[in-house]
Amino acid sequence: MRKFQWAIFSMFLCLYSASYPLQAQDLLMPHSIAAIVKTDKIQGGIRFTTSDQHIVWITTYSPTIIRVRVTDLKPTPDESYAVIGQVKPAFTAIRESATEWILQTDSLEVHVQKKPLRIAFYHRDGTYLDGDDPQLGITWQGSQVYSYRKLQDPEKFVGLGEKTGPLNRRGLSYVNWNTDAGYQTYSDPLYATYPFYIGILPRHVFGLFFDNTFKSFFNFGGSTDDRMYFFGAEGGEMNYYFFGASTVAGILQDYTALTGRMPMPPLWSLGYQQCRYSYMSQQQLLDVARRFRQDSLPCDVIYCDIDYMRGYRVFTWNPKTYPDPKSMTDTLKKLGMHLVTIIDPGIKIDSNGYEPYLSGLAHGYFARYPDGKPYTGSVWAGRSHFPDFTREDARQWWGEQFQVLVNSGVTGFWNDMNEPAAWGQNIPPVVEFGTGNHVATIQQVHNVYGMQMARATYEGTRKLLNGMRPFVLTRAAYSGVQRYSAEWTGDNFATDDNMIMGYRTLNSMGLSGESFVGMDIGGFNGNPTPELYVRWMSLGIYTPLLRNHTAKGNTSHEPWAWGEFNEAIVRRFLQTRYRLLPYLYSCFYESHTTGMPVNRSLAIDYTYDEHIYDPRFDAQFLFGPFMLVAPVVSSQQACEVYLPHGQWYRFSTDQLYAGDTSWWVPAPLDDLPVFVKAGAIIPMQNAVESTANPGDGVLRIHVWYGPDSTSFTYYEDDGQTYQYEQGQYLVRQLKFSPETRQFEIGPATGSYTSRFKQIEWIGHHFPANAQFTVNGKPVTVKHLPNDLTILTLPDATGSATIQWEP
Ligand code: NBV
Repeated sequence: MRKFQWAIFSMFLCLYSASYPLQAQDLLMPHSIAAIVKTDKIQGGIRFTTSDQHIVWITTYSPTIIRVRVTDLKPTPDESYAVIGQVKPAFTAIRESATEWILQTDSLEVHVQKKPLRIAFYHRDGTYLDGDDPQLGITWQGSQVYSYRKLQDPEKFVGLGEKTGPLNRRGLSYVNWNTDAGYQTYSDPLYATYPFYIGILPRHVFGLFFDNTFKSFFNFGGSTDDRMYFFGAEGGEMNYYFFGASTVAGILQDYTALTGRMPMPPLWSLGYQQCRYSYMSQQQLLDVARRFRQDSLPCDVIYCDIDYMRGYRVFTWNPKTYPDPKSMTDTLKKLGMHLVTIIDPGIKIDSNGYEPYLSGLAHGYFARYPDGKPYTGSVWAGRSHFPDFTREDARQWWGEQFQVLVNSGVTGFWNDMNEPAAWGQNIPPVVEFGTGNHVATIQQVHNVYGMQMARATYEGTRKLLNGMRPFVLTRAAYSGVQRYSAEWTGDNFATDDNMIMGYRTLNSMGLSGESFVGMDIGGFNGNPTPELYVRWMSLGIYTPLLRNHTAKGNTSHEPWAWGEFNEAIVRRFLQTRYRLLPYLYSCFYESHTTGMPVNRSLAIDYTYDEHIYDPRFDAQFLFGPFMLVAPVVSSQQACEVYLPHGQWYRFSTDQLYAGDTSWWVPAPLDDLPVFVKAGAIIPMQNAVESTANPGDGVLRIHVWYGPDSTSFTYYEDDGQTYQYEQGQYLVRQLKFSPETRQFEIGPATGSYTSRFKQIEWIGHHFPANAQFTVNGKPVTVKHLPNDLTILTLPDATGSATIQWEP
């Protein structure tokens, strides 16, 4: 076309589009954000208006947390289910050039190209971290919104919470749409949505949280054009937080500062939890509980799955099979056990005096059709209504319903089917939630429904339990759920593959702020072989939530069901778990205060070590800061493990291994490959059968000799109330310094008096024949074979410096 013709044609096009409304197909065509036409400084940042009528808000939440929010000219209220952090001004300089704006914090630089608007994030050392694809950037397609981003050659991605697949998600794509999925090794989507990932470059990291509750999509270079990666959602806003801390741990700390951290869990919930679908009667359940004690098997928790209810009506007991729940929980208490009961969201339509239905209906607390009539779906109890957990009043009402369970002595609450799931999976898209300005359809609410149910359950039962900590367990989740609940990974299969995949998944959830996680140990669907059962239990003790469960019709999963020989092995595993409780509880304190998970993918501490992403090793994890666990299938009695930088001792034998290399090691069923890092400080106690048992009162601080200084924050509180929020806790810093030949047990802070009356210090591989002093005074030590040195502190309460010569 010649120039003149082209001008006429363009003029005609302009006139045409000015006088005719957009056609339906235009709305579906992709449209990428246009140029900046106006700029305003705002509280905590800057606001750009674009020629295509969008507003881009760039604000800081800290020097390492930058939010990008894109709205139209009339923004809807700025609300989030996940974010509890606040804007904090942190831009130290804002400069403008002819082509871009440059926004600086102490840690990051954001470059905003003017025409068209494109955003790029740089480390303050000048390294490009991440940013928009220059061609596509932020793009809309109908109601869908996408961020197309530049994919760098050596880039890796980890995170996204509860997902299958390898640790490094590069080359893969995922969907977030909470789904009731009996799942195989590569199923997607699963039950939870954590739209948060961490990008790993050769020497830098960054994080990104896409806070959008609609069905969302993440494609980490898994499309046919491998120059880009992208994420997006079916609706809602482009609304993300960019994290620029310089380590993965720093990013997790920032992400959990933004979305919240877990409260301290009840200590009993860290013990062994026995579940099955279902213990069919009070009698059967108590028989199982008593058998644990007869067989001297540690156990703290037993579960009632859906069959305890009257015709699957939530908040009822079946009077025939569970005639006296209070006396049942009293008996359990005497046995040192707690009861957890399942609750589903579906409330049976039953006007025959069924209070939860009648009161929910009377208040209008159920999700509804556009005409206001409650939405009905079929689930266990038959035709049911579903509470609208997005409403505060409905959440409060839901919380009050637990009174009947609390009166029966129940202290743990298990939220199932809260994707939400009903027969047929997908709820009709017209179903509505919320009131006033907060009305939304299921498309927007679906992915947060489970989290809001867990929230209502936690807040309600916390109130009802009068100062005692409830234990809440949820299946569906969204980012931020860690503030309310533990999470398990749903209906897995009793296969080796599924078990190993499960540990990758748990590690990935830890990388997304949810520390209190577990899976159905032994497998939900199908029966494990005895070997798989034993192997899974050996791994189970290194799982934050140690819960064994199986489906209806499957063989028994209690430890005695596998023969005396296997039961004895499992008993030893469980005893190890209980011996580790002081360490484990302190690790949970770290999750509570910093967001660091208990199960740590090696990508946290060894981010730039290529070997940890090798599929042979990428399910390995650290349990707390010092123990490395290598998941291994039950059919293998030896396996290759990768030990990262440093020196490592095998936990069971104290054999020393060099790091930075892989080793073939024995892995018999009774000895999972677990290693402790040289310098490890692991406080332990004696093996007890329940956390209700105070034990022998001796805290055993184990230390494995190593060339580098290490430290550990030891934490204790009463394990059951919220008094720790008022300062009733005990924190002591433990420090190992090989250079000065000292181990320090710092002064206790907080007003809680330790339950341990004596402290034993156990050195592994300390110099033979060394002379020991405590606070300058010589002490006698016991030297045991296997290079163990044991000394008892003269005083368990004051600070102590243990010194050895030479
Ligand atoms: O309540 C029964 C089960 C439960 O045992 C399981 O853990 C949940 O994931 N529940 C699903 C209902 C469906 C079972 C087929």
